[in-house]
Amino acid sequence: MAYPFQLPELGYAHDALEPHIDARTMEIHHGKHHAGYTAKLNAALEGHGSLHGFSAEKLLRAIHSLPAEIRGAVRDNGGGFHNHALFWDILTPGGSDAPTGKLAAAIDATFGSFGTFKEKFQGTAAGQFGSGWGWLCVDAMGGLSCFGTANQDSPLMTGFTPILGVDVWEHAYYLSYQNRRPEYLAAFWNVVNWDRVASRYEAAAGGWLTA
Ligand code: MN3
Repeated sequence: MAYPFQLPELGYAHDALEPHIDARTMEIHHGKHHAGYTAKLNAALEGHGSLHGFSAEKLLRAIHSLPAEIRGAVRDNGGGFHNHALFWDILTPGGSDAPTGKLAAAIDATFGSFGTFKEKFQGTAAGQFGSGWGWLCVDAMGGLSCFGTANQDSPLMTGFTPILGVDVWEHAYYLSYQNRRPEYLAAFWNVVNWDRVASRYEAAAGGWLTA
C-alpha cells in the first residue's frame, strides 16, 4: 500500500476482542486515532509526488533520507499508521496460548523460555514511560530483540522489523483499565494471533533461518 494510504480493515468486529479489549476502545482507536494518523500521513506526503510510490515501511526505513520538512510528520503519522496496522493484524479473538515452530524455537533460544519472554515483553511495555509501544522485533541479522519505543516511533527507523507490538498509549486501554496498564498487558496475551506473528517472523528473518 502506498499514497494515498487507506485505513486498513480490522478483520474482526469491534467487540470481537472483548472482554480483553472493549468494543468502544476499538471503535475509537481504529476509527478515530488510526484514521487520524492515516489522514495526516497523506497530508504530509501530498506535495511530495516522488514519494507517492513508497510503502509506509519503506518511508520509515528511509526516515533519515526524507525531506527535512516532512520527516517529523512521517515519523509520527507514518509510524502511527504502520504501528496500528501491525497491531490490528496480530490481534484475534480466541488466539492460541503460545507460538509454535520456528518462532517458538527462536524465542526459547533467545530468552530462555516463552514464559521468560512474556515477562520481559510485559515488563518492557509496562515500564515504557508515557505513551509508546512495546515490541518484539527481528534485527538485521535475523535475531530477536525486545524493547520499547516512545510516541509512535517505529522500530523500522532503527533497522528492526517489528513482528509483535502492544500499544501502551492510554487511548489503547483507558476506558476499561484506567491507570492499570499491567492488567491490560496481562489481558493482551489472550488475543495475540501467534500465527500472524510467526508469519511475520519467518518473512523478516528470511535467509537467516536455517531450520
Ligand atoms: Mn494507538
